[in-house]
Parts: sequence; C-alpha cells; structure tokens
Amino acid sequence: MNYNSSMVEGKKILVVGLANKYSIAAAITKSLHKNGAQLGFSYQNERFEKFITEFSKENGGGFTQVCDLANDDDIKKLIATAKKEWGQIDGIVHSVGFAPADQISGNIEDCITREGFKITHDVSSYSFSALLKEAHPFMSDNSSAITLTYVGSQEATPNYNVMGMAKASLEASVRYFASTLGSKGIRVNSISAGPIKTLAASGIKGFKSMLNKHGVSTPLARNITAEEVGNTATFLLSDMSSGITGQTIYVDGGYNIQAISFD
Ligand code: NAD
Ligand code: 0WE
Repeated sequence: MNYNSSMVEGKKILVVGLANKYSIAAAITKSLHKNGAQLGFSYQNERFEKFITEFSKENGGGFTQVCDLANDDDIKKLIATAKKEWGQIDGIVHSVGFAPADQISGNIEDCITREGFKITHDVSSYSFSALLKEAHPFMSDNSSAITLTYVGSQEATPNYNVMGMAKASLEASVRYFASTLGSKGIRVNSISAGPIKTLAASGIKGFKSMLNKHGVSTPLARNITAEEVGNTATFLLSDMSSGITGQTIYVDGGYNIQAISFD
C-alpha cells in the first residue's frame, strides 16, 4: 500500500457530532486537520450553527450542513451534500449520543421507559447505521468510519443505564457493518473513551467524582484527554490502520483491563 507522509493527507472526512469546543468531535477535527484531512461538518440544529461555521473556518473551511440524525430526510441531504462537494467520501466520524435525562439517572428499574429506551437507541445507536446505510455507496476503497462508545456497554456502570444498552447495540452494529462492508474496502471501528468533561458529561450528577476515581484507579494513573482520542481517531481513519476493522479500541488509560483497581 502507498502510505502518505501525512496520516490522512487529502482524505475527505465527514464529522458528525460537533456541539462546542469541548466536544470530542472538536478534538478529532483538530487532529485530522493537523494531519492533512479535508473536512465537512454536520450539526444538530441552528443552535450550533455559529460555532460550526467558525470552527470549520479554523480547520480548513469545509462545508457545513444541518442534520438531525433522528430524521431520515436530513441524513439523505447530508450525504447528498458530501457527494456533491467531494464525489467520494473517505471517512466518517460519528460522535453522537443522547438519552433523555431521566434514562441515565438512578436505578434502571425505576427510570427505564419504552419511550426513553426508543429515543436513546434511535439517536445513540441507529443513527450510525443510518449514516452508513446512506453513505456506503459513495465511500471509497480504503475508507474508514468510526463511532464513539463507553465501557458502560460491557459492564454495568451506575446511572449509565439505558445509554449502556444503546452503546452495546452500537458496538454490535460496528461488527455487522464491518463484516459486510469490508469487501468493499470500508473499515468500521469504534473508540471506547474514558470519561472526559464535555457538555454531554457536565450535565451528569456525580461526574466529577467519577472522573477523580477514574483518574487514580487506572493503569496510567490519570484521566485521558480529548486530544488522545483525536489522535487515535486519526490513526483509525488513516491507512496506517488498514488491517483493523470491527473493533472497539479502548482509549481509557487501561481502565478496562482491571477487574478491581490496584492500590
Ligand atoms: P457532546 O455533547 O459534545 O457531543 C454529543 C453530540 O451529539 C452533540 O454534538 C449533539 O449535538 C449531538 N446530537 C445529539 N442528538 C443529536 C441528533 N438528534 N442529531 C444530531 N446530533 C445529535 O459530548 P461528547 O462527550 O463529545 O460526546 C460524543 C460521543 O462520545 C458520544 O457518543 C458519547 O457517548 C461518547 N463518549 C463520551 C465520553 C465522555 O466522557 N464525554 C466518554 C466515552 C464516549
Ligand atoms: O455517553 C456519555 C454521555 C451521554 C449523554 C449525556 C447526556 C447528558 C444530558 C447522553 N445523553 C445525555 N442527556 C442529557 O440530557 N458518556 C460516556 C459520558 C457519561 O455519561 C454518564 C456517565 C459517563 C461517563 C452518565 C451516567 C454515568 C456515567
């Protein structure tokens, strides 16, 4: 394979899930831009438009397009824009998750509802399938798609509840899409990140104490940064990871390898 000197030089990559400068997608964008990618962005609604417009300008000035992932027409329009602008898509970053607040607080048996379950799985899991379903015909040979997940999909985590179920579904979707898109030259992986203080995280009761616990009880003896997730994303979107598909790559300082934390 012909490796470019810069990790993702000239690759056309769609970034979905930017809200503000603290978003994991913002750190991914910066790493991709630094390593030569050409970027396009979608945002959930007009509340984020100003930030995205500015942020795009600072990172190569690619297209921006509104896309509510709960809406199939919006997804169709987003992929049509990417196709019109670029012809082909070399990479997709899906950094999106949402649960109604009552679904991620308290004991599961007290908080889970049919409607809450539905919304959480729709936005946090199905949205990735929907993007790949629409985009794959326009994805190039040697292209790559990634999504973001959390260890609460594999092991019960206080309060994460319905989000943990949706992340388990998301990780399974990575394996299914990787299985059938591999022969078309499309790789599909997820990054399981340790806790990071973002907008989605700051709304969570007790997040700070969880962050502190995680920081001391992890092999690396510190919390991970959004920049570290960004650099792993660049690797997974580059040809340097050409043999990797269907995986969940942990960027969590090693937290997931220990059954019980060491003193
Ligand atoms: P964030 O709030 O910055 O990002 C979440 C994004 O999801 C926002 O941009 C929001 O606009 C978007 N979104 C929600 N509903 C949407 C919809 N209907 N249509 C389109 N977009 C929608 O928070 P983040 O922490 O950067 O989260 C990004 C991803 O990382 C999520 O999948 C999250 O589960 C995952 N993650 C976060 C952490 C953490 O500790 N922050 C750890 C592991 C994994
Ligand atoms: O995936 C996430 C956060 C996802 C999230 C956050 C919110 C807050 C605001 C999804 N939906 C909402 N809905 C809101 O109304 N993480 C991995 C971060 C996170 O969230 C937790 C965690 C961790 C870690 C929730 C409970 C326990 C731990």
